[in-house]
Amino acid sequence: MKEYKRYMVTSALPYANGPVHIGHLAGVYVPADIYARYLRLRGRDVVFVGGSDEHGVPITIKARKEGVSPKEIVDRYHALIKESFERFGISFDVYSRTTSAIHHQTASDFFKTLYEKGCFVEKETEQYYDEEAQQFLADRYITGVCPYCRNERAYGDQCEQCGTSLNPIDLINPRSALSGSVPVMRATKHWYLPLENYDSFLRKWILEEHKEWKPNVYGQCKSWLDLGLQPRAVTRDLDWGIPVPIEGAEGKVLYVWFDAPIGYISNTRELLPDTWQDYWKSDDSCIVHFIGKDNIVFHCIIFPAMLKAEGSYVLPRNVPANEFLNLENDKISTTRNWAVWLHEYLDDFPGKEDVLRYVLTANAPETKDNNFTWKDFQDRNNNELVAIYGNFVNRTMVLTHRYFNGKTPETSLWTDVDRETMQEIALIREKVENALENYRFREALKEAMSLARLGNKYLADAEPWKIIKTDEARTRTILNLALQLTTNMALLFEPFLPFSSAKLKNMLRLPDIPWERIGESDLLPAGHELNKPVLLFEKVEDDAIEKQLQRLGSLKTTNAQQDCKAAPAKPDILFDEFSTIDIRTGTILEAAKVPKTDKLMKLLVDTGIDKRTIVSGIAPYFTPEELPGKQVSVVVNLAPRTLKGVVSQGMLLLAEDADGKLVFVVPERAVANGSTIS
Ligand code: B3M
Ligand code: ZN
Repeated sequence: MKEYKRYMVTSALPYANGPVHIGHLAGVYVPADIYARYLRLRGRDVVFVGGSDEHGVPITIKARKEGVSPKEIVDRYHALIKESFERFGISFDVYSRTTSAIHHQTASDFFKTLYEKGCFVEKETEQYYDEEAQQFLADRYITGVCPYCRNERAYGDQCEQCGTSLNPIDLINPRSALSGSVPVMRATKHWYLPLENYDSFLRKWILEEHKEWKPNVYGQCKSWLDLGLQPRAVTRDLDWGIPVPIEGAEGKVLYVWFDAPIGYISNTRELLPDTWQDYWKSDDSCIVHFIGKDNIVFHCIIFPAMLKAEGSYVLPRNVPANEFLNLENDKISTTRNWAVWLHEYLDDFPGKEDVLRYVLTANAPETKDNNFTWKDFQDRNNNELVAIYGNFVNRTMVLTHRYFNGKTPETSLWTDVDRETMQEIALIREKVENALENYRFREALKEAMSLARLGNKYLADAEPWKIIKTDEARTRTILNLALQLTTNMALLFEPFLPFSSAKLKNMLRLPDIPWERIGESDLLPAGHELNKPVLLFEKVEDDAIEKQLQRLGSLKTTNAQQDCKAAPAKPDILFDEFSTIDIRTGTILEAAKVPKTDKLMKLLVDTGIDKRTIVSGIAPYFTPEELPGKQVSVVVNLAPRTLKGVVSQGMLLLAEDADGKLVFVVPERAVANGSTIS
């Protein structure tokens, strides 16, 4: 593995329009953090950069929805996101924001440099304008009918029903989301980066020189390039963002995807005002961008083209983008609240940061979309962290305290098993390193876990709790080796499970031991005193999982309700017309299915006025047995109708739920049969 003089590890800047969820963590922040921690442990010079993306339409939409200013939105979510990352142990060297003065300056200067070098093309185009709101409309602010699937609520950039990318002019019956008015076309001037001029540079750089990139990343780049690159507007008509720093551009701001990646640079500048250029402009620097798959084109095509145009920067070495994580087999969605939010997890599972880190890494969507389920979360905690890693550590610690007063015992002669076990550790370290350096975090964690399995097996086979009765010297050797294994685990798991490693190091009273010593079997000298054992991991009980599943369950209901589109109202009627309908409360006395039909049920109903037969289409939703005794609302003056040979004298009121199931409309509490409903 080539070693670079410096490393710049960046992770996508989350939009400050909502909290961070497990999809973000699994896709970007957990792998980036493991990588940064690993490099630090190897003694490499590394800067890990994060920050909030605070410009762009997503922010202004959220602000409009809540009736507050964009500034209020970004202040709120920047603080929340920053705090939850800290609590979760994402070890950023800097976590800043794109509304900072230094970022405005950096992005503005970057634009000016490109402008002065003549890298942009100026173009006037016709775009939708809202005459009532007096502003040009961002794509997201135009809604209309999708030309492909006829969804009536498609956006100018995408139809969320069929997933097609759209242009605002594709929409049928476009409307402004700002005022509801019909937008008009108006000319506006913008600056474009002619990406097609960078085609051969990008082809050579990616397709020839970076064949080692992950297949999902390489493949996406190749298909963008094969489709043919087009000029990209880098300015927008919007009142939230970084003003375009040239004359004649009043009221325009930089496109959010122009300024956001420059945020990595600005944040480095903020952290290292004197040396930031070493990381961004020097050939012996290794820049790695951690992102999700929807950001590939921006980091592999557009940003590199910008850097190339500017001329003084180096390009990223790798962009290990991940696929998406689903939640309980459904796409994670911020608007539908279908997510596990980091700040809520931290509140619900205090002290279990590493459990989530473990599960999200073991299950990371590295090569394909993956699924998070609470059951899997519980299983992995109980059957892997508790039963294997935790159990081994606990037994080793407890036995050492019981037999040897908590002091590391000395070894005597090793058996073959001892020797083989210790040889195995050295190999594991190399495998972990190799996987990490190639961005295969799942595999790396699996290898680390094999050390815990090895330890567990060693102890189970050696059975020191039996040997102690006959052979104390042998018991000393076994527990010495078990403690060496424990020490190795504390070191090897540190990039993945930093909280547990800190806890374990404290139990072992470990001095600083360099990563390179992992694999050695004399890390703890005989006589070294240990602290009292505490549990490294604890079981996750069923009720904690139930609680999470219940929350998701009730969300499903609310979401279904919101999705159920109400039919438009029928034409108006006069009060007198309404009052001709006589509706009474009644009670079902008998029920039987009408033979040879699927839907019809024959009911005998006590209406308070009389007992009469009513035929109703409720057979798919109720059994005849459950109906007698149920209160119902009956239209009693509906002219009799004959249905399948049965005369029906009236009609029951029913409502349809989100799944199309019928339910009875009844008074809030039981009232006497025959009461008037009006
Ligand atoms: N804020 C988009 C996203 O969260 C964006 C990433 C910017 S990275 C420079 O998908
Ligand atoms: Zn559609």
